[in-house]
Amino acid sequence: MSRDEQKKLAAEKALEYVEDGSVVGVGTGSTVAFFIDGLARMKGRIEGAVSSSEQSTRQLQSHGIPVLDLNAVGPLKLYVDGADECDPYNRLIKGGGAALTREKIIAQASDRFVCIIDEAKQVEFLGAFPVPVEVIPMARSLVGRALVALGGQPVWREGVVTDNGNWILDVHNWRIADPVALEAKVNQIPGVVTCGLFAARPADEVIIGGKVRPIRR
Ligand code: ABF
Repeated sequence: MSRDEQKKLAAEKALEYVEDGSVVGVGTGSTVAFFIDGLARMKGRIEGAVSSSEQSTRQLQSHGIPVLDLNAVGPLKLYVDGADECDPYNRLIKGGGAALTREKIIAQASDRFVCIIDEAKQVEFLGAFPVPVEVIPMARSLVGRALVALGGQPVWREGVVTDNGNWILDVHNWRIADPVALEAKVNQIPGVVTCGLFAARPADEVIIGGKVRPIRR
């Protein structure tokens, strides 16, 4: 099965979690793009969506799905999003699409976070994919030095400005033994807006192809 076929099946399976009359949290990326297309088929049954990026907002609006302000809708029942890497404990690396800050906000605001991926995203240990870290531009060098001190090799994603007007450092070659602890350390560095490790709050369900993958306990 091709990666796109896996993504489409995962997106279709995630639609089963959408409740009538709800506001759905929607992530970013090519897998989520399939989910949005599916959501369009049921747009009369949902109140709208909260979007994690301008890219997803445009796609939602192109289907006539109302895009709502998280401040106006409060806690959400469901957030559906992709990932760049996923370990056996549903801990993720996210942010390849530069939307990590709004993704982490909506994930935190949601009762249930359903992650839709293709098989290639599954890893035993996180870190082969460089960990995105969103930073305040003036702090790029300061944060870079701190990330080196934490054993990483940060590379500025030059030319990319996030929807929040910030920059991204992609941290390569991190041997991540404890993603929860590392996420907390990175979060404490002044100038860091968001760390692309989603470990303290992992996904509740991970769907690969058309199936929900059991989480390792
Ligand atoms: C988004 O999904 C990002 O966090 C991540 O980079 C991306 C993965 O995109 P795709 O589904 O296109 O592989 O949430």
